[in-house]
Amino acid sequence: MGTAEKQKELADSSFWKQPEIVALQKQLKSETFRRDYEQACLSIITKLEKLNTEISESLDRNIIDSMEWRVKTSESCIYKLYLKDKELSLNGVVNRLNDIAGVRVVCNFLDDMYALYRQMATDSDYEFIKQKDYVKNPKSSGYQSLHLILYVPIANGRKIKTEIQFRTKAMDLWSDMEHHFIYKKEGLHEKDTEQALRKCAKAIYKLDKEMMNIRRRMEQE
Ligand code: 0O2
Repeated sequence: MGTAEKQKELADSSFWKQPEIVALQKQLKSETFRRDYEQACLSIITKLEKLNTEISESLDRNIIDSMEWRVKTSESCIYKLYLKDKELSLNGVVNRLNDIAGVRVVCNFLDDMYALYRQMATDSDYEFIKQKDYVKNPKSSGYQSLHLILYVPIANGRKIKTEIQFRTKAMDLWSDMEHHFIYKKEGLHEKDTEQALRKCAKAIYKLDKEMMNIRRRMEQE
């Protein structure tokens, strides 16, 4: 079955009434399931806050503009898994999804974003799984961000897969807009809009580089 057909099924309320889907949603909504992922996110946020303070003090400027975290909703987990053609079960969700626990870090500058990424990727408190550099290799939509996927240990001894997305403020604006108007809108938009957004993404990359270069020049003055 193609993506469009699957999206149609997912948009139909009868899909969500199937007994196995109802049961899976119940598991994914349970406090015990969500608590572990919340803990992993909070552990990453604490570490990043500490790093931000240390690095910002030594550079005498702020490197993180903002951070947010979330545990993926049960609907979003099932939606994503179904589109990926993966087993719709608790195991499927836990093993196949990398971003049930998700942290987003918005930096002022491109080089700060990579510096933070390197610190986190090599931190011995975590186990590196993989990285995806959508800044060097943007997605066909134009999406840019640096993704890092790690195992994060939590109090009960479990290791929780967690995704950290690093991006600049400009990339964040682009991503929010595209997410809202296109990414999850099942093709209900003009093709021109996609093209215009791709153009903006390229302009954003240039802008980010230029802003970083201006800052570097000023730091040498
Ligand atoms: P949401 O609602 O933001 O959570 P993988 O198994 O890791 O290879 P995955 O997770 O699909 O497959 O990887 P990918 O493509 O790296 O996407 C992970 C997340 O990046 C997405 O999560 C989005 O948050 C973001 N993302 C990826 N591509 C785009 C894009 O084209 N536009 C925007 N705005 N965001 C994008 P979710 O669960 O798809 O969505």
